[in-house]
Amino acid sequence: MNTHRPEKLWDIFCTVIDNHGDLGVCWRLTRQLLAQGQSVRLWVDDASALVWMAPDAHAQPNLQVLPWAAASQSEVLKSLKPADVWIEAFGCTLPDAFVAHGVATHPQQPAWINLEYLSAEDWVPRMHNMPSPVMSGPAKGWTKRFFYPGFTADTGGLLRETDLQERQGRFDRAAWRQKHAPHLAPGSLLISLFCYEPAALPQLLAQLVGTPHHLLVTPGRPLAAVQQALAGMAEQPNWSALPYTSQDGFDEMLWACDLNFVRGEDSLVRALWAGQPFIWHIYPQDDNAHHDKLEAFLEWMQAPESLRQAHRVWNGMEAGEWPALNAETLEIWSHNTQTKRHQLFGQIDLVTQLIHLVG
Ligand code: TRH
Repeated sequence: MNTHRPEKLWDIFCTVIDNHGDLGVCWRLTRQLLAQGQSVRLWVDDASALVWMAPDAHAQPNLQVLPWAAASQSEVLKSLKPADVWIEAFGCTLPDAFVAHGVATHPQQPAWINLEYLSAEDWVPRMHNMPSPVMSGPAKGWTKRFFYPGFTADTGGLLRETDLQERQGRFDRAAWRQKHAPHLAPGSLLISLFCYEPAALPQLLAQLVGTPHHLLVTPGRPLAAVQQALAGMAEQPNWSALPYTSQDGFDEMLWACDLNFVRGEDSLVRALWAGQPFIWHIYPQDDNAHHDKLEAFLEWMQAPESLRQAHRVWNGMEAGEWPALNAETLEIWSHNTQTKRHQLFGQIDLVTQLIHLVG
């Protein structure tokens, strides 16, 4: 597929509902579009996390990061060059004033994409690329299009930088481990933890006490959950807290560790690219819709039984035993991740598909 198409101007709209995934996904998308020679205006209601997630954001050519509220200000709108593409991330509705201005000034409607959440469920390929006519408001008569990321070739694919393998190849894993876990004895497990409040966290921490290991705990909810669980423990595992780091730094952590606990959406994808064994803490939904979503993912993974069991226990879907993290189990999980990573590398990435879709 040819990605060298004329440069386009993209408006990406992002609202931060909670956690870091909304901005995390939008920032990965933005970076990858810029790397493909596109220009981006990223409109976001809370850009504060960019300070650590993307410390180089302000220095990027062809990028403007704008406050969401500015998209409703007439003096801003007046000076706006019409964009070729509008991206509405995760169903955030575009500001009325922005849409009305777009209708009045665009010679033709921009490609209007509704970027959806990632899921391995079987309805995703059917919904991907579906048109959605706008039935009311100033853009009545225009059409949006649903874009569903996914794990199979009949979906929108996954975000993957063109230089990912090259970066991974250059990475000095031993140096990273020496820097972040200097006292790690040979043969010990280095584990990263990025999660919400998993049901089985106390079980994991208790198990680590009897195993050579070092646990790296990411900031925010994971750190708070670990501190709470440790309060009731007589003997403590070896652990340290990590500061917030950039997305590149976060990737390196996943590449360096022997086992990664990830959560949400973006870090799941990054764990797949890392190719190390991982456990996913899925974003919990009130109606337990995440249970089906998790099972669909495990099915797509063709996950071995021990990995399915670990996911169900970690996500509180089953009260069973937390599995022993021995070398044999990790080898099986590692083989599984490597197989799926290889399969995914054979599929077209999300940004290439998106650029092709908008013409
Ligand atoms: O933070 P999350 O739980 O985000 C979630 C999910 O996206 C969920 O699907 C969505 O509904 C909800 O937000 C609103 O997990 P996720 O998706 O992995 O996003 C975390 C981002 O933060 C990811 O881009 C990696 C980044 N990150 C860093 O760059 N540096 C860090 O130090 C840390 C801890 C995270």
